[in-house]
Amino acid sequence: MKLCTFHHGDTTRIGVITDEGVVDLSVAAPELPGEMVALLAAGPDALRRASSAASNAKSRLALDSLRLAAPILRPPKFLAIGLNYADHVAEAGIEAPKHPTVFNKQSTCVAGPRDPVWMPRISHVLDYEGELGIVIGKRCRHVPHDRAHEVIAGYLVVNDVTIRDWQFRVPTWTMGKSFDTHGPIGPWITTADEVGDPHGLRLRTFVNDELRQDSNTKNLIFDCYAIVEHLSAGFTLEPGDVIATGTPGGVGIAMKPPKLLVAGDRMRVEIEGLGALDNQVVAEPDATLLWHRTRSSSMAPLELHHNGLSSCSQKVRLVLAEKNLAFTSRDVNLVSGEQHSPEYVKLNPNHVVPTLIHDGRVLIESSLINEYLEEAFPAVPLAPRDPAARHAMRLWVKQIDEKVHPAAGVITYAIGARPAQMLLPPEQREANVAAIPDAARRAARRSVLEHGIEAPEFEGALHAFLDLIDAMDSRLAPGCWLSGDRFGLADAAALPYVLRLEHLAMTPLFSGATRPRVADWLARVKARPSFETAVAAWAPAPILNLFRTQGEAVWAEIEPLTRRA
Ligand SMILES: N[C@@H](CCC(=O)N[C@@H](CS)C(=O)NCC(=O)O)C(=O)O
Repeated sequence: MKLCTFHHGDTTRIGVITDEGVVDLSVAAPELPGEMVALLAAGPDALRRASSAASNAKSRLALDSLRLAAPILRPPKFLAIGLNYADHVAEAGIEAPKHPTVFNKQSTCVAGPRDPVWMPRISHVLDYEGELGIVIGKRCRHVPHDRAHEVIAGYLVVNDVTIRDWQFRVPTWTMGKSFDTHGPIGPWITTADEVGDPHGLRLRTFVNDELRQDSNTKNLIFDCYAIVEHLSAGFTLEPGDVIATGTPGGVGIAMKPPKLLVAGDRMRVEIEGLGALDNQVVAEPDATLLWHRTRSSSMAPLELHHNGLSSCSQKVRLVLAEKNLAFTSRDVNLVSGEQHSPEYVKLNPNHVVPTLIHDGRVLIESSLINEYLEEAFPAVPLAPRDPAARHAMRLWVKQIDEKVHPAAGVITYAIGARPAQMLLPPEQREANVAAIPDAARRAARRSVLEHGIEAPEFEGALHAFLDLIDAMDSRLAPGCWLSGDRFGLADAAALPYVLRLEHLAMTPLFSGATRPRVADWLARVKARPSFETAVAAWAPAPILNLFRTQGEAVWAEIEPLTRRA
């Protein structure tokens, strides 16, 4: 028998799904409890009466015309087992557990089989997990394996939707597993007698039309009966409790590269004989903000004070985008000198962007911000695990920070930013320079504003860039990244500077003929979605045009300086 819960006008009812349509039990068997947990608690006799009422019913509703609800609207307990398929354990990179890994999903996260699943506003690290779910039919404790089938009312499909960063940043998974709407179950309960042995059912998960998980419940490490035995050894199981038995391999976070869900994606989880869940990801609605609106603090936990074209800002935005982290944007106008304003200097005493504020903590220095993000939001890793590879990655970052970044200020101001600065009244221009706290940087700025590419600092700065792209070209193997075998913190550190050369029309320095590996690497960085969201979307076209025309105008003078023995 297939038992469902469905919406009917303003009411929610339970019914039986038959080949001819859905039998409304409130009509066919009005003496039975009208709610699923109560029906299950009423025991096998009540289920038998529901079944015969369904066989004899005079009227049936078309399944397509109904809006199905979660068969159990509010399970007394919503338990789940982690790491219960060998291939999932392998993709998680850990050893098979000796005991079932039990965690809770809050019962408030339950959603219907066709309900929307919310992309939370505080994290976008959203993933699916298709699973077989057990529905308990009998209050029980200390159930031995060979009698566990007696306490199971039936089975259903579960999508154990997960917010990965919230799952992994603390030892217990409850938060990351319990966001509102993140527990679609259904589409109905197929009773245990109809299922027979639950350990031979094909399970598949699709995202849009792409098959992501394809396994069979015969691959469960701890089978359904072992799970019931294990849980009931510790606490009472009750009718209506739902136990998600674990997900097979193929979750989005473990794909290479990770494929996390985005708004608009449709998830379909189907299990042979049990039906399918079809849930679409939508943005979390504003209605959930009622509580926040009464508070004055900012809603997003990440706030970035940055500038569209600043290299250090690009570096941090790339990491935020790669990690799917949304942030509140605070633009700092570097031309007008907003970085020197007393309010901003309270946040960043170095008078520079970026500054990240996370949950009220103020973080400065772009490379340290990126390291912080790597530790605070590890779900999408951007640093290799191997210590030597990690050291190599950090060495790139350090050398870029120490050698290339100071040179970038010289190159950018000498060629691209000088004309805009020259339009400012001289007193304001001088005030902006005088406010730079670092003496060497202040002197260099003054010099390039005065002399442009004739400034004595210019050639050395150009050579710092050439050193970078030469090192990259000899280090990068085809298809490879600076951080190892996947895009990472070193690539994010290098990108803004290679891009700066491009913005200033110095692309002959890394064409297919000169430094082809840098050209290939840059094309691959640009093909990543993060490039569009973190870099291209923030680059103001008029400034890019100005940079390019200025660059083109001086290329003939610069080109001889770029030829090295
Ligand atoms: N070491 C700092 C450097 C930051 C930095 O130099 N930021 C530049 C933009 S990329 C800036 O704010 N410049 C302001 C100015 O030149 O007045 C970091 O990595 O955050």
